[in-house]
Amino acid sequence: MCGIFAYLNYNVARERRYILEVLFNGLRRLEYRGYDSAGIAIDADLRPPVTNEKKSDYGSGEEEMLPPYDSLPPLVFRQEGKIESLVRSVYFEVDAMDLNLEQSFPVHAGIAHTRWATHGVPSPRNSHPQSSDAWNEFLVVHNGIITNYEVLKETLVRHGFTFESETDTEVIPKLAKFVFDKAREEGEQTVTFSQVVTEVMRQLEGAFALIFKSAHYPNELIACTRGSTLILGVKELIDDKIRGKLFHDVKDLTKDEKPKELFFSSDLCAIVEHTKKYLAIEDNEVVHIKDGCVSILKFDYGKEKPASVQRALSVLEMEVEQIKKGNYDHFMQKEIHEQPHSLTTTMRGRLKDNSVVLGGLKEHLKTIRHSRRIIFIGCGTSYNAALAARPLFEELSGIPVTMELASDLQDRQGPIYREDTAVFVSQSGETADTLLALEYALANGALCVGVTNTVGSTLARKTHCGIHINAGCEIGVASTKAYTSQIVAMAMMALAIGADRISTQARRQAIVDDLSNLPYKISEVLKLDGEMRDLAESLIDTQSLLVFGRGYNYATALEGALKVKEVALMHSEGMLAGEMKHGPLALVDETLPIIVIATRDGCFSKQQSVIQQLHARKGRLIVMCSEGDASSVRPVESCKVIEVPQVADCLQPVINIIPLQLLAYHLTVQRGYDVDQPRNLAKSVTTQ
Ligand code: G6Q
Ligand code: GLU
Repeated sequence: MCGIFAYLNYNVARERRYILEVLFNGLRRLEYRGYDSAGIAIDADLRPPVTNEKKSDYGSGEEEMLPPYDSLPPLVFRQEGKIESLVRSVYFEVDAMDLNLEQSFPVHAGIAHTRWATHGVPSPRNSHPQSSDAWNEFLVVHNGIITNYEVLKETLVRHGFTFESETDTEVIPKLAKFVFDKAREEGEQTVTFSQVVTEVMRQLEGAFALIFKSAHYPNELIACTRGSTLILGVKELIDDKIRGKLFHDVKDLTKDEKPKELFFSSDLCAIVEHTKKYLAIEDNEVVHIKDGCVSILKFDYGKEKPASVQRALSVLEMEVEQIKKGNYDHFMQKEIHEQPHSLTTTMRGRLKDNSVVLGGLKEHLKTIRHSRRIIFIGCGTSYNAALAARPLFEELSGIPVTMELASDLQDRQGPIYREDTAVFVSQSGETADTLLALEYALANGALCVGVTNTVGSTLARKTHCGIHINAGCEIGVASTKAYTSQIVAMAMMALAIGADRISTQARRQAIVDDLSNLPYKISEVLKLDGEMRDLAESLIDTQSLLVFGRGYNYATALEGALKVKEVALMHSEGMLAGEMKHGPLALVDETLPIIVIATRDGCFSKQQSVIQQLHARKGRLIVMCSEGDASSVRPVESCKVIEVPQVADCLQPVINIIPLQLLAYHLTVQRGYDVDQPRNLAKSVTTQ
């Protein structure tokens, strides 16, 4: 939900039109996360500086009309609704103002935002950038929530500030102006931008990623974060020979005046098309770009002054193609079909000599093996992925494994102990419920392990150790390739934990073998695409769909139903087949379609009996079984059977979910709904 983007060009001339397009494109890349309004701020035409002498010439009347700095006020554009409506309105206003789109800026700092309202309805007034005053002395874009904004607002109102929005964010630019004015009043003419921002940050409570732009500090930007992802991207426009060396360390950026472009974003997806060099800004860091140099201050509550820190840039392992649809109609479709590749990258370099090597966990395996309990914590699809991995964890580790939906754990304040290993599963690494549960587990002393797809995410930064699933950027709101990669990453984790047990060696070997073959098997199961399209056509008018699974595939039932529900907007329930006779059986009739997952594993004969019981009640059955098993599961010739390749039982959920993902996709297209951004949903749910 919501996104931040900023673009600063330094010593490289960029026309206003170009700058606008970079900002708009940044917002388009963030669009998939979900938002309700958007805005940008750019510089106005340059104005010759007004000297003190000249100022006095203006006389008192005109003096009031001048901004309290030597340039024209930055321009702010804000719109409710889609980014394209912001784009249209900006060009319309630019035209009306007679602003020159071809004007070139050797240095320019622009900021942009997509908002997911937490305080105040979606409207241009509540959109960001939020401003300090009519002159836009300080402008701020904000992701997150300021929890003490009411107290701050009261104080600022007492000091004469008037508020125009209902947002929590507006206190931030106003506080910046208050701090700045106070310093000036006290005679501190040289107060720096980072001094202002660190003082503001000291006063703020809550979770936030912020970018500041100020007319007092032209061509500078400041970004800071506490509990939200924020990335700095660096693109050097210099000689290739010296490139690698010069920019290995952010410190080097502070040394030269070479042309460069710098970006801030809450999401790597908005940066990858510009540069692969990035820095994940850490909590309480204040990153200041001035004169093309980057300096980082680390804010420490105990200390009066923030300390300067040096950080190395990382190289992003993501290709631009990942954020484009290519030949596919929708991102969800692309991501489903990408799974042979995404699973390969999840496993790359990790299956060695018949064993599993997970760099991010190596140091902690011993502690995990000694824990009294493993708790999986997640939401939605990520929870389902953990549920799919649970039986293998129990089997290979011998440790009790419990499951927690992150919000429920919070609601109950369920007990967590020092002896527990808490495994947090989150594609985005930004889900508020999961992060709150993480805070809670950290406070209770548990070892916290993260399983995430997002490098630099809050989850990745706050857990003690973890695994990146490396599925590549997932843009469709409905999680598909991240789900299968999460299961495989957790299967590898279970193998690594169980690696010290001789008794399970043969079993582990068989699983490792099947892991290697999994991408090929996924390519095979993807051939069911046409069959699933036809099945979707036969279900297009139904009101409801049930999916029954058990054992390893209880998770498949939940996840398959979730996919249908969230994108095809059709009621669908995943159920544990063992619970069928304890209630759901009452729903069975000739019209309600029921998918039963009956691939070969220890539960096969039980599922055969479920099929018989449903058939006896004239259920409208669709059965998923292993290749060659159709005749053993089909109660009547007319029953639809989906045959899938067979792999090790614990990996079968990775195969079995694919036809259900395809079914959900085709149902959505055929029913005419938005595939990639389903109604009311956002990719990353950053509010509770
Ligand atoms: C599923 C959705 C959703 C998602 C959760 C958790 O298709 O994307 O259920 O899985 O909102 O998100 P994270 O995995 O990012 O924590
Ligand atoms: N809390 C802020 C608002 O409501 C920011 C929300 C966001 O993260 O987009 O405006």
